[in-house]
Amino acid sequence: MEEKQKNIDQVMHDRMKEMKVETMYDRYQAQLPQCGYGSLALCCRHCNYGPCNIDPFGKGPKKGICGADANTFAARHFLRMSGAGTACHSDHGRAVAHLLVATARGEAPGYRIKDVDKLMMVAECFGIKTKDRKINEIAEEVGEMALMEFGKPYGTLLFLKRAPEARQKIWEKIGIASRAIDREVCESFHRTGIGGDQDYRNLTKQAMRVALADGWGGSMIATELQDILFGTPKPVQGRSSMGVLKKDFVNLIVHGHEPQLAEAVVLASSDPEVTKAVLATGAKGVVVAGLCCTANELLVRHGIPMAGHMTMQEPAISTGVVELMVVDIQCVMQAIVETAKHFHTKIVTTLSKAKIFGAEHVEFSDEHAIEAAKKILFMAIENYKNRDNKKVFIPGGAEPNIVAGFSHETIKYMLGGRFRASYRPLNDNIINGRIRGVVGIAGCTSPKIGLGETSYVNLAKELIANDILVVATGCAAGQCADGGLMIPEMKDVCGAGLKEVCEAVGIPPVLHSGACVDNSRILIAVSEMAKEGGLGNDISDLPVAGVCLEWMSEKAIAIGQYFVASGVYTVFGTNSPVAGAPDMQRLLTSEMEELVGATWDFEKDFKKIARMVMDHIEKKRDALGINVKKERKLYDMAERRALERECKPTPGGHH
Ligand code: MSK
Repeated sequence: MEEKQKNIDQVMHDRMKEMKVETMYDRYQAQLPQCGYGSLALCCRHCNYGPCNIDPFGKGPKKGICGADANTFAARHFLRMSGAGTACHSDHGRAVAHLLVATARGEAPGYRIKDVDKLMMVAECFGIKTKDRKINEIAEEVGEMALMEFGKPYGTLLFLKRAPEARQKIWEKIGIASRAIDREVCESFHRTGIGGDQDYRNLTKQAMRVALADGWGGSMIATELQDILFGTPKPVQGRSSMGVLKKDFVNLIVHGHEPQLAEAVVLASSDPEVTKAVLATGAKGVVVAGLCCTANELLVRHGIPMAGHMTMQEPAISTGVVELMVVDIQCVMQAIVETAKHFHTKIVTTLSKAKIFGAEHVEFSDEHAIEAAKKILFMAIENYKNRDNKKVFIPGGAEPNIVAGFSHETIKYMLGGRFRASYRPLNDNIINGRIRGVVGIAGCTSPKIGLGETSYVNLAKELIANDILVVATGCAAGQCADGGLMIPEMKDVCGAGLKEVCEAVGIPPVLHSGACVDNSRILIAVSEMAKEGGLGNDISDLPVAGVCLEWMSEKAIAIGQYFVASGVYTVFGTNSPVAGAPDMQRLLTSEMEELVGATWDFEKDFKKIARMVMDHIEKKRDALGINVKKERKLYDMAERRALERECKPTPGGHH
């Protein structure tokens, strides 16, 4: 399976090279060597005294013109990244809250309240009265309250209350309980301007407060309200590979992040007028496939096929069968307009806040979503006749079937035993050592890793072989899906304990929990594990960890920072964003332990990361007193060979 993933990437790249289609790998090469000051966070251009550089090694300047030192440079960058990442997820959350209000008021035809239980749960969390009230009335108030979370003048975020009490006390004690979401983002940018906050420790605390406003604020609002509107994910079968695109069909790719556009396109695609128009072209039907986090959203809720993760946006167009790629926001590369010029593909933007020069634009709104979706579908259908069959190339191979849709509610339900949904059986299995711990694998895919590499797949295989349950989100989940890890049959490459649990419950050992915004689901899962008892009182007591190997977006930094501030040890691959500032680096990788009971780690060598995470899990198990010696599994030769084959290193890469 590993070979297959590598082949698709490489085969597509070769094909693009042959056709003289530029790729992100070409542009990455053209950027090398990348700016050393920038890579080390030692370039500041926050004011026009600069740009100022700090020389970390030689006799060059050690301060900017204003006197700011390396730690201030790096901490300001780190806070701005955390703030920008929070802004992305949160503006997404705000759009969903607006949609919920519009739906409740009957102003958004095509949408409806799908998960009333979740609506009630959120209403209760917000302190909203539900007794003897109409669903739409409650939904409207939930939406309004969610919108207030962005700008309320007093108090702290309501969802912070969902964390274990011990965690809430830490946040209060060190002053990082987030207030309104917009306030935290605004204050972060205020503090990082010239002459603002110039204490790297204080800046890092604000980075925690703004990141918590993402995880427990904007992202959580997005996830929960999307579940109310589109349904809470439940196990669903899907497919993931570029092979989901079909030669004889009109292919439309939905790319970006906010599911309201994708949901409308899916709904409109079954309209009889659309079907009639498709058949009139001679095509057999229309394929709507997702890409990037839009794909994750559609997959976990509906099993809609996934064409690929972030770095596959150019190759997907280069199959030559994509009539139209419609995008909303985040992780959409400007380059796709150029890629599309080599083919007949139309690129369509949909939000006034995210246009791309050279793309066509169809404005999307909650009120006219279905109309806009239909217009986009007709544009794709109309474009089918322009396809050049000589340019068609869909990489072969079977499309891996996957089982996705593991919201924290589903995990609780599936692992909850016969009588009620509960985290008790999961905690018990951790205590008895069948499962050593849980690792959340989240984040981006990056050309820095090398073409065709499958770092997340390799890491996940190593973890499950050692009895660690993996929960994946974002593009990391996309890669694991492509790598065939999200099927119950993968129990056979697990350690004996995890295999037993997966077999008993019927789940894959790598659980797809959704998009990057859905890391908030992981926060709730670990909170519930801590509250369930037997594994300490706080998230930081649990044998759990977070990993992002190929981080790219500022959103990834915000996610990492809210994981750590919530008590989850988190390892990032490639490079540290504060590498040029030793005190700042030490603060993140060691001194944060004292503040929040967890730290960051940064490690270039991917082979080491699995070991670091497993060591951390064992350390937590020791502290909990649950590390009863594990019976050693004695593999026979055939089993060992099979395991080695499955987990073998990828040649030429980090593994
Ligand atoms: S899309 S933020 S590359 S996970 Fe959510 Fe993927 Fe990272 Fe974008």
